[in-house]
Amino acid sequence: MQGYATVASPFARKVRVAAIETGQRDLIEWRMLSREERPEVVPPINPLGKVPTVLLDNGEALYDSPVICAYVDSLHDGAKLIPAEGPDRWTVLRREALGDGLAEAVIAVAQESQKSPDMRSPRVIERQGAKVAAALAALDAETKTFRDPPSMGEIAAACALGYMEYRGVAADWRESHGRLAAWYAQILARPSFAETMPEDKA
Ligand SMILES: N[C@@H](CCC(=O)N[C@@H](CS)C(=O)NCC(=O)O)C(=O)O
Repeated sequence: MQGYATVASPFARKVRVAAIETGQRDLIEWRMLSREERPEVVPPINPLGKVPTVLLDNGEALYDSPVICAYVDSLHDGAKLIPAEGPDRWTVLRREALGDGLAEAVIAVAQESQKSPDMRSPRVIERQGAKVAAALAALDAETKTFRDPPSMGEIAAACALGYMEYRGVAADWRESHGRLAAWYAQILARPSFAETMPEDKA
């Protein structure tokens, strides 16, 4: 299966981590796109033009990251990242949505902050920054219920935190969210996270 990603995308990282965590490291052959390549390469496969997108061997495209992660999780017989049923299923999926929402708010803050001062909207930065703060507080409060090994919910949360640090948004979050910070330091030691850490600014 062919995958399309950018090196820093927290959503693509979720899929890469999910594949490694489920023992399917080589399931997806990734093509890492530059910012310039993405709008050329992705729209013919995914009308939304976003990464991650994967192309199945039968020619069908899958997006977005929750769908691809669920697909990856359906392809192995080990412990599932997304419980098949019961209350835990909904907790995991809701936590994945919280992690994804944090990443989306971080992207919005970073993009707005990069604009020249005359084009920048302080209101957007304030509104999206408030979402970042609220998501961090929620994750910190529920750290005690996080699963080990991580479910899809914790994977999404950690990928969002990684992207937040990569972009320098809420730079002092570790000081004010001690439980979440301690958990995050531990999850970073997992091979799946170490191998997918975004390094180059993109
Ligand atoms: N909800 C989507 C979000 C994907 C997303 O926003 N990807 C960004 C990169 S991090 C992207 O491709 N942006 C390009 C665009 O919006 O045109 C998912 O979970 O996959």
